[in-house]
Amino acid sequence: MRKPVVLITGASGEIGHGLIERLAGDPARPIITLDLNPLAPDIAKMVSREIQGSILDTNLLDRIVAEYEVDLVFHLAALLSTRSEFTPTAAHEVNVGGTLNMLEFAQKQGESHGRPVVFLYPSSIAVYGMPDLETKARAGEVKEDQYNHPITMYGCNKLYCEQLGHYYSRHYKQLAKEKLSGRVDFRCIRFPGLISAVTVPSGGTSDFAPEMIHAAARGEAYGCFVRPDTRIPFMAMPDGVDALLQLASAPRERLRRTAYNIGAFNPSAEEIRQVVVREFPGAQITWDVDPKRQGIVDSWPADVDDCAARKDFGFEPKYDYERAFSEYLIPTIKKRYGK
Ligand code: AKB
Repeated sequence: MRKPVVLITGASGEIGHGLIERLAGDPARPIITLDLNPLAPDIAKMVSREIQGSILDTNLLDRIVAEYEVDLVFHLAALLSTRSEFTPTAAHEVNVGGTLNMLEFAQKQGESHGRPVVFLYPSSIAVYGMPDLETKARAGEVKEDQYNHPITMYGCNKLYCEQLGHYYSRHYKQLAKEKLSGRVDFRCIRFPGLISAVTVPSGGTSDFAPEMIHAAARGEAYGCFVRPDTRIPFMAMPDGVDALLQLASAPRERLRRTAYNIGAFNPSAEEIRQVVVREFPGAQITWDVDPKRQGIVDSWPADVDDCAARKDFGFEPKYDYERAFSEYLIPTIKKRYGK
């Protein structure tokens, strides 16, 4: 008999790393991963099978359908915002084409084992497009349905895939009504910038915060690519992983939306610099603004309204700004770099 497993795509990335560490604690639910890149050796030990391959390879996806009973998917594979601006058509292919393949994969899985496949999708604050800095300052906490006018390929891809997921889950409800067996239970979180103490992101535009912190810990100088007054929402990685797991296990009937905002704190780049200099005296942080990346971050909201996530699936971040640094980032990073 095929055993129920969790599938994580893009598992070698930042969120995948944290998610595998958390999921590995439950031996009843083996993890299989799909990524172009190999997993870090300490993480690879925690999964029952590591598949190196692409979400664009539909033959490979069909083989996984035949071999495994996947009842939970975390579809994390994507090209992030800055990278996507350099290769927009490749980004569309991976971010949209790949997501469509994974939704079809989930649909086929649901049909084969007759139970809903819960499909977790990380969207992003990149789905927002604030028209100008004045509006951004005035808007404050932005709700899910406001300012949905992304200016990047990545933001367009994420917003459209939220809709695609909604389409697949409606289709699932329709089929269920007709007593047919198509099953995709799509659930999506719009992540703010995530800051991990153990990994450094690549290709994102919110990366200025984690890059600043990790560079200081390594004793390297850092030229921040946004202005000091730049403000967007952030979150410590453990809270991001918790939110995904909470949403995955929430009763379906409690969920009133397809996509949920979550946030924890929203310091300016200068406020981040101040804490980093306090914790790593002598850190050399200068301002080296990249107009293109600045334009992207300026189009993202200064904060998000996450009331729906708090109400519907009990989201509550453990780390506010001070705790994120004092109890998570600084001690873990110092240990990591042997300080
Ligand atoms: C990026 O910067 O592209 C991501 C995001 C905010 O989705 N970190």
